[in-house]
Formats: sequence, structure tokens, C-alpha cells
Amino acid sequence: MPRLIVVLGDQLSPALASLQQLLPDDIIMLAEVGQEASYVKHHKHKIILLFSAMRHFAATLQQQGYQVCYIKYGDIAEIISMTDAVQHVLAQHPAVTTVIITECGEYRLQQEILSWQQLLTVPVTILGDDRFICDLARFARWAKGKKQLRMEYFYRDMRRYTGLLMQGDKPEGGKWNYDSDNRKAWPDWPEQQQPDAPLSFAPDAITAEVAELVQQQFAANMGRSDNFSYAVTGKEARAAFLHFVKQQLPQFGDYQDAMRLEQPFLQHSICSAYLNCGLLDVRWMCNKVQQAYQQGLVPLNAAEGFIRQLIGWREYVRGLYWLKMPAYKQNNFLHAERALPGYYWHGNTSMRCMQQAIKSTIDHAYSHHIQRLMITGNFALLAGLSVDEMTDWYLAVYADAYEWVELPNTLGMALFADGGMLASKPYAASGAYINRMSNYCKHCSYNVKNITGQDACPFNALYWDFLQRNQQQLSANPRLALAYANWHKRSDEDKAYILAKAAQTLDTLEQL
Ligand code: DLZ
Ligand code: SF4
Repeated sequence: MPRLIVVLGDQLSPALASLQQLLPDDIIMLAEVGQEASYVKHHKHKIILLFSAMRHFAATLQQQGYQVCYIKYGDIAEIISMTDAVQHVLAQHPAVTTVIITECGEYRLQQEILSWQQLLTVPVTILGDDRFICDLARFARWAKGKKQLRMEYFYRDMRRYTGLLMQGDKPEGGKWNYDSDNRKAWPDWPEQQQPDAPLSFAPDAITAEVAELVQQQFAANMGRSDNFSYAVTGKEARAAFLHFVKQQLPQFGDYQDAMRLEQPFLQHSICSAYLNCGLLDVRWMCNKVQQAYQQGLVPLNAAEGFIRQLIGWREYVRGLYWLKMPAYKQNNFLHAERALPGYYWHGNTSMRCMQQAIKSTIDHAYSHHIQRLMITGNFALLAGLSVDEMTDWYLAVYADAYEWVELPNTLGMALFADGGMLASKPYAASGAYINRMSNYCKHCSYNVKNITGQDACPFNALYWDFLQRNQQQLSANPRLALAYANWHKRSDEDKAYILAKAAQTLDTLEQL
């Protein structure tokens, strides 16, 4: 008796729980559906990546002899949602006895899947997603009774649990966390010392067909469909990651937070999009990084910094998302409601840092974590941009974005809209931080040293205005004590000038 195994676009792993149980009679369904492709205005590269990777994944299963039911975008007009797709396949295969699916990454769709229990004529089994190291029950146990859910302590638990970079019960090198060794600015290297580009992949026939479809159907979405170069199979993604381990990882630790005008990727792996749709496996990646460290090929601050992002931060935000949803999405601690200026979509602004971060987002459906946190996120925080619009923006424009990872990172970490559940202070910074960590300001028509005046860097007055306007919510935060002390030291006249400049900046946000 066949069973129907439903595989979602971000579940493209041969080791997926539901595929582990495959029997020869089973039918596997993958579907390109309008609802998933348009719940936000996804970047073209994100859609091309998923549709192409889904088609490749399905082809491999077929080659292995399995029966795959693949629904291409637009082929059956009545199929709009995953529910429609499942009902369609069930109608075609009345012998199916049960539907099996691995738990999904987003609350929105998980609710829809839960409704299948009532809706469908056959029972539905939802399996846990063991591609994550920490299952949701384990995270809930860890979180229970804790006043603060600090990533650092979760991370230490995960190090002990996985044994990664451990010497018995002690952390390798004696310290758990080498974050303070991850903050160098990128020097003015000579040409020959510039980093290798990440591996890129020429589109094959499947990707070319999908790119054409996306150009036709999603023409207004961000990005171009003729410069797509992501990996679309597990094999390619593993090659891209091994290239990173060899070429970039040795310096990844030092320059994790650096930004550079002419270098959109620096030493970052660009593999999050592969990991989050299932083409890469987190344990495999961590083992490769640990091996490189053990072979003396990469320093400890690089290996630890990378493994921390994966088994610490990534697993932590996923646990937190599922623990706190759906209420988490409603948070807007600082009442941020201002409409997003148009340059978030086209990048045409004189602020060089914003222009650079947004243009690289448009070109690659990618920008690295400090560009997301300290440029586009910081600007939104300072200007009080709408939390709803910002979180939709991040979910749409990055190839690696699914709500479980995107929402805590943006609503919580970047916008402080959860009031400090995730971050112990808002990541608000003036132009001085951006100047220290990048060469953007040297190439900007604004002057990073000025707070007021025609050419003053907009981040500066906005930074003080942010503190002043959110005084009630933030001034008791000990990690902001110094910032508030510096603000209060200023004369009333000085403060009035700065606040007037900020008000004018906010009034002309669109023209910056
Ligand atoms: C993001 C996305 C897109 C653009 N399209 C599809 C699709 O057509 N079919 C599909 O199964 N999944 C797609 N996805 C990924 C889903 O949105 C994702 O699986 C859920 O949101 C859970 O994380
Ligand atoms: Fe950005 Fe200000 Fe520096 Fe210009 S001067 S790049 S706006 S931080």
C-alpha cells in the first residue's frame, strides 16, 4: 500500500526523516506552488535556487527508482497551496493510505499542515526534523525555568552534547568562545592577497529553464535571473563548502565582522542558503571544520567561530522561534512603524554603506551577517522603520531566509523588537562603528565625523535621537549606561541641534 511522502522546498536532504522510512511503493511529492513562492516577494535567486534544487533532487530520487510526483509551477492552474497539491495527488492515487511529512520550518505553513489531519481523507504523520542537532523538546527542556535564554550557555551545552572542539569535558584551547578574536577590520591588502571568490556554478539545462520561468513569472521581484550562480545539488554545495574550508576559513575568524567596499563576500562561506534548504548537513560541515583545525590548517578562533554559528547561534534561534511563536511575531517593543524607504529595494542612496549592502543583496541574494546587522538592520533600528516591513524584507531578499532563522535574527537581534529576549542590548551604532569596520566611509559623500551640518553622516544624529526617543524603554539597560551618560553630558543647545538634525533626516529619509 503506497504512502505519500511530502517533501518541502527546504527539505532537500537524502537523510530527511521522512525519506529514511521510504518503502518501494511510496510516492514522493514535491510541488512548486504559488502560495510558497509569493508569501513574500522572494528574490529571484531564492526562487531559482529552490525550484532548480527541487527539480534536481526529484530527478535523483527518480533515477534511484522511486516514484516521484513533481508539480511544476503553473502547470496545474488550480494548485495554489501545498494543501491543494497534496489533495490533487491523493485524488490521483486513491490507494495511498497515509501522508508523511517532516515538520516544517515555518509556523505559517506548519499550521496549514496541522489542518490536514481534519481535511484529508487519510491520516497524516508529522516527523521531527532531525537535521537539526537540538530537537524542539530538548530546547524546551533547556529553556524551562530560565529567566534569560543566553545563547552562550546553550552553546556550551551543545559543545558538550556534540563533543565538537572538546578535550574531555573541557573546551579546546581552554576557552569556550573566541568572539573577541573575531573582530579585526580588513586591512589594505595588496591585490594578490585579496580573498578567493566563493565557488560559483554555471546554470545547467534545468537551472536555465527555471531561470526563464522565474524571469517570466516573477519579473518584478528583486534581482536578475541571468546572473544566478548558486550550487543546486548536494554534490555542488559540498564542493563549495570544501572550497571555503580550504581558502577562506583560515582567515574567517579574524575578519568575521569586517566589511569592505570591493569585497561582498570576504571570508564568508555563502553556504547558509545550501544548509537551510537541506543541500548541506550541519554535522558534516562541523566535522570538516573540526578536521581542518585538527590538521593544523585553520586556527582555533576560526574553527570555533564557525562552529559557534552553526551549533550555537543557528540551533538557538530555531529553538527560540518555535518556543515563542506565534506571539513572537507580534512584538514591537520600540513601536517602530515608519515606512521603509525605497532604497531598500533598489539601493539608490548616497549612503555608501547602505548602497553597498543593498546592491550586493540585489546582485547575490546575499550579504553577510554584519552588513545585515550593522548596516541595513542598524539603520532600520535607528530610523524606527516598521518591524513588519523590515522582517518581510529580510525574509524576501536573502536566499537563505526562512522565518525560523530570519525572524529571531531581525525582529530580535537587529531591531530589538522583542525587548531583549535575544540580545542583551540593542545593536545601535553611529557611523564611527561602520568607519572602524569598513572602508565605506572613505568613499562616501557624507562625513562620518559630523553629527550636524549638511554633509553629516545620517547614522550619527539618528543614533542620538534613537537613544533620546527610546529613553523610557532603554535607559535602565546597564549596557547602555555609558551611551546615555555621554548623551546627558551634552549641553541642551547641542542636544537640540542634534535632535533637529535627526528630525530633518527622518523627514527626508527617502532622499538620503
Ligand atoms: C521558499 C519557497 C519557495 C519560494 N517556493 C516553494 C515551493 O514552491 N514549494 C515548496 O515546497 N517550498 C517552497 N519554498 C520553501 C517553503 O516556503 C518552506 O518549505 C516553508 O516555508 C517551510 O520553511
Ligand atoms: Fe555610511 Fe555614514 Fe560611513 Fe557614509 S559616512 S558610509 S552613511 S556610515
